[in-house]
Amino acid sequence: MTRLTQEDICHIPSRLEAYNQSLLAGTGRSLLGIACHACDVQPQSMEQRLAAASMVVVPVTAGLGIITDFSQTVAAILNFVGVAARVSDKPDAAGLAQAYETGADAIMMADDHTFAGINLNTRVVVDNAAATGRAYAAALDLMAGGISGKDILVMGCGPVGDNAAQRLLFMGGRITLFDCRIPAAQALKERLAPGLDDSRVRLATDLDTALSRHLLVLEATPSGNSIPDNRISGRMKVAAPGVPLGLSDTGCQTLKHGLVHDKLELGVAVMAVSLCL
Ligand code: 2YC
Repeated sequence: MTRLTQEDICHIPSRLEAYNQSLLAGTGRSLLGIACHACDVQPQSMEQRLAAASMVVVPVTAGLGIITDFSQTVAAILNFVGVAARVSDKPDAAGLAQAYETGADAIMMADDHTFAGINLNTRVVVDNAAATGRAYAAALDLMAGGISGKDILVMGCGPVGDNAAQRLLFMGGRITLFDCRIPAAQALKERLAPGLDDSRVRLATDLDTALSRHLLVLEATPSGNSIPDNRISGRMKVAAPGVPLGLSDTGCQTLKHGLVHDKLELGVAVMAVSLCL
């Protein structure tokens, strides 16, 4: 899991409206609309629930400690999708206690290993990696005009790629898995299609060949140059939760609105919707 830096996130709040417009251009849906698509709910039914929810983001000092602007950025994204969100005055246990004492409906907090959302009334728990995987599968589905029956290359078989692959299969996709750690790809294939030779879950042995054969890619690796320019065409659609982004500026320009990538927004939006279902 890549640890974000202040530089990664400090511009997010001021660019949320512009990002929302680019999502509309690339997927036909807003940030909230994609999150609802990921959770199989209609935006209209969610708007009231999100507006009625109060959430507290609790900074966590454990491990490598607080990332400047992280909690404030999560709260800004939550406010953007309609939730009344704030950051607790204090971190850790005091912040958690304050959330309960002030009647918050949900909290969000992240240490070095887990970024979790918890509904304090329903006890629903949502993990950021699972939410992010679902979010980007939904974004790819929308960019592709529906992925059912289509071939998708999933790069990166960690928690985000795993959850994205599950969601893509659920939506009828046919996936090819790649991970530079071959056992990780094999283990995920076994989990997704236990024992079967399910033709809907294949393993890529060579990434360059796999990229040459796929127009739909879900890039969930921590590599900064996972998709070389010579493997990108204007017809491709790439949903890229991986941090850092695996494409060059040239690659991004070739894809134009055929690329969705962010560092926090889509995952946090799906966490918010999941907690208010
Ligand atoms: O400011 C704080 O409360 C810190 N404890 C937050 C640490 C977040 C560490 N995780 C990450 O940087 C990202 C997550 C947003 C998802 C994967 N890595």
